[in-house]
Amino acid sequence: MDCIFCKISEGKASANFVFQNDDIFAIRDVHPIAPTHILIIPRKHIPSLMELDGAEGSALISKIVSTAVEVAKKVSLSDSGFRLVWNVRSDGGQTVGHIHLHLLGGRQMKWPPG
Ligand code: DGP
Repeated sequence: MDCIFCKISEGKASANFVFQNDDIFAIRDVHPIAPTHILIIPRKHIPSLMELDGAEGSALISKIVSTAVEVAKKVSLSDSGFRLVWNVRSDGGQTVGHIHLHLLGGRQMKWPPG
């Protein structure tokens, strides 16, 4: 399977890691749109949020979000705040077909998003 996030997870492509454990890793986005732009990614290949289901899916979402919060603390975004973004499929702007959560910080975010 030609998936860049699987390759990074397996050490077959390089990335700037901020965190990793057996289930999840966090890397700096290669095209940052904020001073801090980190992707929280499960090692398991799941194409989008739409393919997550059941208790296992709920548990994984919980782990991804709690990891994002821990990473936000680690990179000193607790006080200033941050935004978590999940792009889903085409209209959501998803470009990599492997679930990932964006952690954005270091500047004032705008609303509504583009
Ligand atoms: P999305 O558009 O939500 O699917 O976000 C995919 C993000 O992944 C996008 O912000 C750019 C980032 N990205 C794509 N390829 C690579 C890569 O090889 N390394 C890293 N670090 N980030 C990547």
